[in-house]
Amino acid sequence: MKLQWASGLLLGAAVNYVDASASSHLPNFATDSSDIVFPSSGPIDPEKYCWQAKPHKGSRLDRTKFAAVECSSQESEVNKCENVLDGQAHTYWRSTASTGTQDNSIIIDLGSKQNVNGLSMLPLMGDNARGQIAKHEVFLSNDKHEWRKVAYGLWGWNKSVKLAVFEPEIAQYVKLVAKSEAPPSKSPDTKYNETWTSIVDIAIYAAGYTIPANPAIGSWGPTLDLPIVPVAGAHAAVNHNDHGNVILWSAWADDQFFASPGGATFTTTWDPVKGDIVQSNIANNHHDMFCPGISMDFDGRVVVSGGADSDKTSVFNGTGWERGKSMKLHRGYHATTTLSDGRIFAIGGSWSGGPNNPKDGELYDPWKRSWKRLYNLKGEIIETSDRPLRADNHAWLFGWKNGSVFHAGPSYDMNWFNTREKGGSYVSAGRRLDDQHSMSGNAVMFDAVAGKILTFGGQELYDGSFGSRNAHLITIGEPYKKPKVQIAGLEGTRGDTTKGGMFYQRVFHTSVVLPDGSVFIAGGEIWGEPFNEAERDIQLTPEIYYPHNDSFVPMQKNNVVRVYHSLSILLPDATVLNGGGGLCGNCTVNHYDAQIFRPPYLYNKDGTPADQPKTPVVKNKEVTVGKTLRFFADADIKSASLVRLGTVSHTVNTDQRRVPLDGFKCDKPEEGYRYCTVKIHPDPGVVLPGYYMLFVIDSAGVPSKAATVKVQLDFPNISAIEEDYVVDEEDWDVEDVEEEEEQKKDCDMDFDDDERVQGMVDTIIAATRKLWNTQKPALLTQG
Ligand SMILES: [Cu+2]
Repeated sequence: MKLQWASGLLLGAAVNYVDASASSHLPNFATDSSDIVFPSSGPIDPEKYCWQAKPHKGSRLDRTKFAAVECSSQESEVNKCENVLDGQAHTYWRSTASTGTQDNSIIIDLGSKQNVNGLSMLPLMGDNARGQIAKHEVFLSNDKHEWRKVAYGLWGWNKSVKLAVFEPEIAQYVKLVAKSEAPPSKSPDTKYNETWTSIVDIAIYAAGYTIPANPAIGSWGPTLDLPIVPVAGAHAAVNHNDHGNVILWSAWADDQFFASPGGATFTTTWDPVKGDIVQSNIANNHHDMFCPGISMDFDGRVVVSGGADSDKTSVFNGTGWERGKSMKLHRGYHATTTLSDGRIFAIGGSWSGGPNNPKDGELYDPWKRSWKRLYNLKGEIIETSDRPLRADNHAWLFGWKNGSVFHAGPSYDMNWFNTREKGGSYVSAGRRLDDQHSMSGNAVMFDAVAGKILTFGGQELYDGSFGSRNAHLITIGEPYKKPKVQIAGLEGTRGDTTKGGMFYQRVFHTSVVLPDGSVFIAGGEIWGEPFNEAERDIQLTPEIYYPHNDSFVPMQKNNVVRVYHSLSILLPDATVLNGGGGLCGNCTVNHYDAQIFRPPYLYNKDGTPADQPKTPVVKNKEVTVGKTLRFFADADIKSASLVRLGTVSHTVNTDQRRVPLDGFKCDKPEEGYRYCTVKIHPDPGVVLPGYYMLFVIDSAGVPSKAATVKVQLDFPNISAIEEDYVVDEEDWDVEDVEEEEEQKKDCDMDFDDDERVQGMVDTIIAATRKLWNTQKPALLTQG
């Protein structure tokens, strides 16, 4: 298996290397060689056809020891319930048909109590096979009366073994409830008049342990089963109610990024209130949005740039995807950040679009939806030593005052970018003390008013070096001035008070800033190698950084591995969505799921769930910087904060930042509420324009659920202030144009020769075909 994904990765790099000009020429070869031939009769081993991460340390229970299986209905004695346990390919259970909502259940009595941590379900295979479960729920019980929901969600429409993986829990009974039937994988728009459930095989997994509950260090669960491996995600903010949807996406396929034919992306949308999950294949924007830059603009639109289709721009408007104008330069694994004037800045990204092509800074104008190149901000400025593909990836960028950008890493050299000078300019911001290059580490602005950024973890190279424990506190003030840099975690519980740092070494970990200003850190690994889930390397114990005592504290361990391509997003109910990992095709480290982490602040001292203070009710849901926000808050309000809605992929979440709302004033309590007012910081570099979650925190430290607030600029659009400081693209002088021509020539030598590119692509396709045909029975059957 290792060889397979290692080869896949190599090919991924190669294909993306040339994708810029060639994506549209690529035939969809993964599909035509991908249909797996399952045996139609005889014994079947579902694990053989499962290209997902199986339950961590789970083993398949011996089904001969199961006591009973019962189904809510069966269509005939031939397609009876017991067939799901007989291990035969040609026998299956089929429920009776229903015309309305489905509610077909199957209960398995394991015969004894087990530490159950997963379930696999093999549907009927073949393009026209019916009855594959889509929406579903998984419950555990010890007595068949009280059921605990451990997983729910949507299994995708592709034909493959489906998994539900969750924290190990003692149970004797496992119940799977089918709520809907998946459409045919090759025509997912099909609607059925009648639906039913068919299952060839069910296996139950159990671990040799459970993880004892200890709410003082948080808790995990339930699992959300997703139809894709979620590698990128964002809040869907536009027209957002207070508990908006989360949109997640993978790449051109649900399980792999390499060999992209370009032009489409598998996405899924989760409604956290209704619990609904839907699957889509987005093609109208002609953009494989794998490895992109992502930012949320001042209007809550998610702006996705480059990636596998390396110059494309796509904009999620809250309900659908639209096309933006292409970037001037091709890139992938770059970072973008929203600026104080509402524009979006991008730099770097040599992993896609050709490493020898320029990766200069660019500015996106959300009003015009177009890009402008900043010739003086070369991609080289932000490089680590890992050239050529990886040195300028995943930059830690923070939009700051007056259109400036603070570049905090991952290179150990830091910089200030000025986007308001013609062509851009930059000055060094010094070194991050004696930190190493920290690729795929994290950087979080946990207190924007004080200019506080926490950086932690990462590795020297992108692939094949040790994740570090290093953590630094960076305090920025006026732009272009040297920031203050300190070692973070000196008071850590590790007892290693001279060096500070996180509790654990990590790379490929993910993090969110919590409403109280602490930083939650999940997953990652000691040895940084994409798709490596070796037991000795993975970090299953998360930690929280508490700024008030400068310490990193380990949290409740979970039982699902989250390493390369995983993500974390703060949810409006003050919990954290932590999911994904993998996307390596027919490997065994694909994670089609996410879990919810409930931080310790949501529990009372006795371990019972804490009552969250009342959700604030905002009077003016749109507030201009420097103006007053008015809201009704719980009578027991102690503090309040704004946390910007996030967008995330590949450890980069430049949009998240927390703005503490100190100095708020409240009236006397009336009917449990107090009317409060607070002045929003006047500088849009501190409070970047856009959507925020407003949390209030009570005297016990429990955060409320969030209300949504939109922070607006005090000018109508960029052209109202632009002439003060920027020269428009059309106004570039001769020197600029000549420079541009010169750069174009540089690109020509490497890339613009269509024939040559096509030749490279052909070679890659031939190599890939060979690999797929000989080594990889492919998982996908999406049309
Ligand atoms: Cu990646």
